[in-house]
Amino acid sequence: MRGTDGDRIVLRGVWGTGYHGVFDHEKRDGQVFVVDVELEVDLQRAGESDDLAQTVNYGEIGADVLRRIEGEPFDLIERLAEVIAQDCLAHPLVEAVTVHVHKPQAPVGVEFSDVEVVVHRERELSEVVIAIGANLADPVRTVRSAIRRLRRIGLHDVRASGLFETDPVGGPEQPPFVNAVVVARTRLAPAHLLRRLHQLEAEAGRVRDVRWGPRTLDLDLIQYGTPGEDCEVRSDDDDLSLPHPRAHERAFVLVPWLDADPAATLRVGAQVRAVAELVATLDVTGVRGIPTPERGRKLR
Ligand code: PH2
Ligand code: MG
Ligand code: MG
Repeated sequence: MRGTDGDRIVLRGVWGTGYHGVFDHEKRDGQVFVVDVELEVDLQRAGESDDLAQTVNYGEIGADVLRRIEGEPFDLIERLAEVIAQDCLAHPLVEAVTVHVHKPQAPVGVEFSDVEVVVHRERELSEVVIAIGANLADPVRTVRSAIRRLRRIGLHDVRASGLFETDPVGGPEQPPFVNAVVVARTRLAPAHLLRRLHQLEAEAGRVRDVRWGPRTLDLDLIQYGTPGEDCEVRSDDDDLSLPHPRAHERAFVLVPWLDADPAATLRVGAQVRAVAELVATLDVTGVRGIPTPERGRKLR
């Protein structure tokens, strides 16, 4: 799967008078600058919901662009393109952007029709934590296969915990779970990543029915960004709660997470806590490591 599924919003030909240029007369007289921006944004949710809050308002982008054209004068259109790109990436749903800055009246010294610079910039990678659970069919196989598939949906530097057999917490009487946690880095926006996790669940044959009931595959987004830093995403959206509101009390999440990342931290209310410290306060008797073939032991 490529970065952004190819969805994009393209705003072309935003123009205004600016004072960018190396020559004094450019800074004094000004000239026309024309900008095109191409935003890579997952548009599926907005397409389904018809809700402006789930996409990027191109009116806001246009206003930002014009403000930069008319604003602080730079020597180079490279610089103008760069600051416009960074403005666009500040929008949380924009995963990448291509900016064209045209300067059709530039003092080039020959007859010409246009000069433009083009820059392409992507969001920085954010660290994400995904909890995996399964307790139907062949859960060990399902969880292993989910870890392999996660590597192909736009996650980088994937680190997976070992597998754990865990007693079910809540819900009806049901078989034990197999749980694991993956720590990775991504440029996908949180809602986009969540949508891809749901796709993987569906591909594993998951039907969404009983809350906390048995499931072929459950992929929960636990945390997005590093708690306490700028990149941290906090959300109490109905379909996107970040950090996951119950993660801090769930041994079947924290024990595998600690296995994948001994230095992990998690926000609990106003505090940022070490996962190791949280685990020390929990009853972990319902969470048992499953010996892996890599460690040369037999699977149950
Ligand atoms: N998931 C639940 C509810 N209860 N219990 C265990 N042990 N493991 C789970 O993954 C799990 C659960 C809801 O997703
Ligand atoms: Mg769950
Ligand atoms: Mg879930």
